[in-house]
Amino acid sequence: AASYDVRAIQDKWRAVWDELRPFDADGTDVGRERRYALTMFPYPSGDLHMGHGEVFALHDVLARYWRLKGYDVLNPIGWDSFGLPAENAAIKRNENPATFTYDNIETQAESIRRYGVSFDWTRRLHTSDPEYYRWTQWLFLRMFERGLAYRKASYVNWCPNDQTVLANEQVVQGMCERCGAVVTKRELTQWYFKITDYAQRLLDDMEQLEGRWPERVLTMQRNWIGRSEGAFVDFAVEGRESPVRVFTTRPDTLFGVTFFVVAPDSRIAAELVTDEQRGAFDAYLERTKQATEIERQSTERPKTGVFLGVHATNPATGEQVPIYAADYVLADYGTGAVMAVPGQDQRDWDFAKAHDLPIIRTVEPSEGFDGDAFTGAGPAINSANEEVSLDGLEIEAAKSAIIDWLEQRGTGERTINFRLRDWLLSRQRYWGCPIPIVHCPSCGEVAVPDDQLPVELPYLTGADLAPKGTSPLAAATDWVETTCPQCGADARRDTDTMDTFVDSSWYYLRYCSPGTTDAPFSPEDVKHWMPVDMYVGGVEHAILHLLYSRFFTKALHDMGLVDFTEPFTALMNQGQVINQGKAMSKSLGNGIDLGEQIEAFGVDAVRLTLVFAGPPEDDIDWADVSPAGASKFLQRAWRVSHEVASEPGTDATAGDVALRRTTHKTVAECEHLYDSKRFNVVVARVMELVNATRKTIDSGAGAADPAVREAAEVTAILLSTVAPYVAEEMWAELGHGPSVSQQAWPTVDPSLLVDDTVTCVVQVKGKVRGKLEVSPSISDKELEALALAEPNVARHLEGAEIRKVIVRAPKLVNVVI
Ligand code: ANZ
Ligand code: ZN
Repeated sequence: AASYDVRAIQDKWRAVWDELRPFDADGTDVGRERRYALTMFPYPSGDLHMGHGEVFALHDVLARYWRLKGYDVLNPIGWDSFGLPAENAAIKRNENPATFTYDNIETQAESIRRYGVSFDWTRRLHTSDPEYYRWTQWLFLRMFERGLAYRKASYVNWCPNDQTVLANEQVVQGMCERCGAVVTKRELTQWYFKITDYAQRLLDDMEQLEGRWPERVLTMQRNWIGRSEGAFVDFAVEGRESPVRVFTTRPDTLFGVTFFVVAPDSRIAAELVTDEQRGAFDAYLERTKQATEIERQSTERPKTGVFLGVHATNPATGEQVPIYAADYVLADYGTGAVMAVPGQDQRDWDFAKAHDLPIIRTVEPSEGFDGDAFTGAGPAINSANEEVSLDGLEIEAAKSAIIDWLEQRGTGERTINFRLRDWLLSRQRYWGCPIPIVHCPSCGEVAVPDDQLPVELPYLTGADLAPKGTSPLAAATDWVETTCPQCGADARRDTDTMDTFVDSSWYYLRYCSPGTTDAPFSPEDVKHWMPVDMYVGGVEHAILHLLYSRFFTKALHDMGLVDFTEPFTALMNQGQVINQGKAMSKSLGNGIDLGEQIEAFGVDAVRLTLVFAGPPEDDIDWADVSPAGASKFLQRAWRVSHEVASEPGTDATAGDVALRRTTHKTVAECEHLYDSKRFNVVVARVMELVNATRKTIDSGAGAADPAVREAAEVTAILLSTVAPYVAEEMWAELGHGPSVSQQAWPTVDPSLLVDDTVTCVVQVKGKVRGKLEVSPSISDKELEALALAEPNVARHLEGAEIRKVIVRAPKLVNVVI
């Protein structure tokens, strides 16, 4: 036949792989180096889409390449299977979320198998399985024991649509990351992970990731952690015993403080407000709660606020300055209170103008400056009292001097502040991991004993799951009512479930030993496989999932459970698949369905198209690529193997040298290309190799030339990383047994990598006894060795004593005997 049947070979080789299991990790062979290839596990919301197609194709190139290179490769797959979409679907369909979830998992699993991704299916996991979430609960309890999981009351982000709280990380531009509703605030008592304890280490350890993670992801994490160096300054407040503390990054501007601002929704505001001002304050607080954090921080917004009726004392000047509540100050940053310096801070300037407050400049503006607040550098002015003078000092020196003075007086200190907040993990929804805590009237928060884990979800369906603002679990009376594990009294289970980001913060550890029944993972297996060598996934996880996983790893490290501090050594963010220059969407009608593409062109052609489209991190515009072209190329490649007639094992050295050069150069270059993740160029090189092979066949040498066989074998091996089905078929056409994925990486003959060769004459006693084709840059030493090993030369040297070897690389070797 002149072509192969795409569907038939997909069915054929899938069955062979199921039988042969060439992709299961070994993990026992200590002699072999290991590699861990990880792809962000899918959420089971429907069938696979184009984005999955891309990420799996790219990820699999590397996993398969590593296997060819002889590594023992761990390449697992599982599902992030708790979460809201399943719950919302269950409410609509009057079902339990498990139905939707596990149906979709089966659909996706089938599609992934058909897609030929070289996953080790024996390690499959689902975070919604009790065997999995038992250990999520176990890990929560280890955090709880160490004070890393705790409960506190505070104003939290509330999504009015999903009727649940959100972590700061899940609020995008003031809106719910999931549904887009405008997020409001509510005061609730919630569970938190103390990720702030790790802020500095999360920053410091990024050094290990430099150059191995995309720079923009590191930058996003750095900004999110948001380290600021500055000072706490204590302000005495009239009628109050204890002072009120502010955090400032500009203590040098202290002499310019003309008023004082607290966040309306902070505890301190409610404490400070006088009875006369309470009415106005309460009304303002209500308005504040309607505003999103983004709005509050916007520089464009008019600066509103209310006077609280009290004054604070500027510690440097002794002046009494009025205290306001204003929404541009946030409750959960720094101390929730700010010393306002309108001369140097634009928001304070705007507020001062709006409320007719004095402005004092404490930094000399540069020549010609005629703006509002001066935020630039310059010498301090108007900044002296009897004890300390900053006048004339530049900002850094002035900061140091004023902090020294404050520290001496005991009214301030140097400090470092982080923007990072603790991770709010409670969710008032059903389809998540139950929090394994019992609330006892006398003992308080009591951990469910390890041997009673998992705390399984009660079976609820339909309307029982509908959002009511409290967790649906609270209504499951039989489940909620329990006894205290400590004292035996009547007690209630915690009715919140965990943020699903908790589930995904440790799944990569579970993959190392998914069958372990007495621990979340086996320490030996984790030691063997971790850390992950390449993690592939979308940049949308730059902060949330990646930061949380880094935090978990560090916490587990401190518990002595793992011996490394960073989970993912390298990270690759694939681009997006778009169509006609725009993100695919229902409303634009430009969606491309992965399943339909596969039906039309076959798995291999779709995968090759995605890999060939460009560098992995670039977006792929489906309007610019050609799956039809890809499938034509694959047929061409296959035809070469199909035509190769000679027996396997033929000596390639007798073949066409030009083709052999191309083949060996391709292998050598591709090795480099795979290592530097330029998979699209690998495909280009394989295409060139196929063209060169075809040329050799057609130029008369024919398919019987052993160089053609060699080229075809290399083509099959390289193609197996991108188009696995046709690669197997080619390998079989070439007379080899399955599977091409179990082949070793082709050996490169270095002498074939040089372009031009020079003929070197080898003389023995002045007579020409041999000729060598060598590289023009060959060294004297190498050339001498080659010359003496040349068979005819060796024969003439037999029994003789070599007196001298004269080497004139690269042209002449003369052996004197
Ligand atoms: C006085 C001052 C003068 C400030 C000046 C800045 C410039 P970063 O760099 O983000 O850490 N601030 C402190 N707590 C705040 C809160 N809860 N809500 C809003 N603003 C707050 O910002 C630190 C600066 O932001 C602090 O330094 C404080 O204003 C303000 F010329 O203090 B600064
Ligand atoms: Zn008790």
